[in-house]
Amino acid sequence: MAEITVTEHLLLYQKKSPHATGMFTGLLYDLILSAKIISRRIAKAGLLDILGGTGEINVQGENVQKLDDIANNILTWRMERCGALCAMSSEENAELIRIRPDFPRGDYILIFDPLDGSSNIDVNINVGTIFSILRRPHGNSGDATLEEVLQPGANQVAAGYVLYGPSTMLVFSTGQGVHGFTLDPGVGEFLLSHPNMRIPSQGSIYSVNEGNRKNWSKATREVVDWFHTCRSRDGKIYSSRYVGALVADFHRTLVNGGIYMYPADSAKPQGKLRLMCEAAPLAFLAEQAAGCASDGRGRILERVPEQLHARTPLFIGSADDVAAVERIYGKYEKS
Ligand code: AHM
Ligand code: MG
Repeated sequence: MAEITVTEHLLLYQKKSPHATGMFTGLLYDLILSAKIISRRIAKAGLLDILGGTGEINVQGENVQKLDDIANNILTWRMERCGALCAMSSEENAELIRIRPDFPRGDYILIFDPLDGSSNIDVNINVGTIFSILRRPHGNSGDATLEEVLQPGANQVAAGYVLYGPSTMLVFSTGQGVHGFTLDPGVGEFLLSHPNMRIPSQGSIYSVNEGNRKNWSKATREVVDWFHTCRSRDGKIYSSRYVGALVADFHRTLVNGGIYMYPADSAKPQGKLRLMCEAAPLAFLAEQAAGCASDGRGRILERVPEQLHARTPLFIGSADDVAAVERIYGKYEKS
């Protein structure tokens, strides 16, 4: 098979899309380069003194891991220089990251979780980077305001993730399907390995942190009980899988089908996951791959964030499995 690099793929799609510009392709190129640098640091994490926490607590009230900090700095440093952005937002920073006035800027807004699932780093389990790209309303200039950034996920022009697993994979969509690339460390390039990824309409795996059951509502218990007892179309009993790193759990769901769930509960009434840097980009990929993403009531992509770090419940994966969740919650809302 001819090996297509991600850069060749981007250029090909740039030619096909009347909206794609060299600036947008350049933005993705710098993002991909940052991911390669992060991947190299993670691969050596056990050998260098970069495991463990920094002793700080981030804006989300969580312990900052040294690698969280490293990944955040790598992305921020390179992306603020890329010339395509008018603002950035990172899971690790409370406020919008402004582009320095002496750097060139463009119309795009980049939102990212530099290292998702970072509580897994010390035990050498998968982590990932998630990104979302929005465009500021036409005609505006200067620094993007918070109002310009707080857009529903349906407005994303691109979204994706990098999974640092046994292989490093980049999966993204610019609104023309979902494509997966695997990093060939020898060549130093991401090569197209998973063209046109599609989520099966029903799976046979459910993924949820069942340790939270004591905090779940009656409706959420019924949702999870549904997956304990239902069967897939080919008669399989659903299996349970939970990595605890969203990128890894989502990637499995994208490839094999099934559902990933992080519901709201009495301890986390808004849910745990961040709408803008976690749920919305993965929802964009899910829909591009013929799957669904819901907060239990409706599409994640229609939710307008009320703040930068807004949280949401998330049910994402195979269309039929997500529909089953909405059906059960709907029943409770009516009663
Ligand atoms: P993080 O961004 O601080 O790493 O938190 C998000 C992570 C997800 O990767 C994962 O799906 C979830 O939190 C796991 O949470 P829990 O340990 O509560 O099951
Ligand atoms: Mg995260």
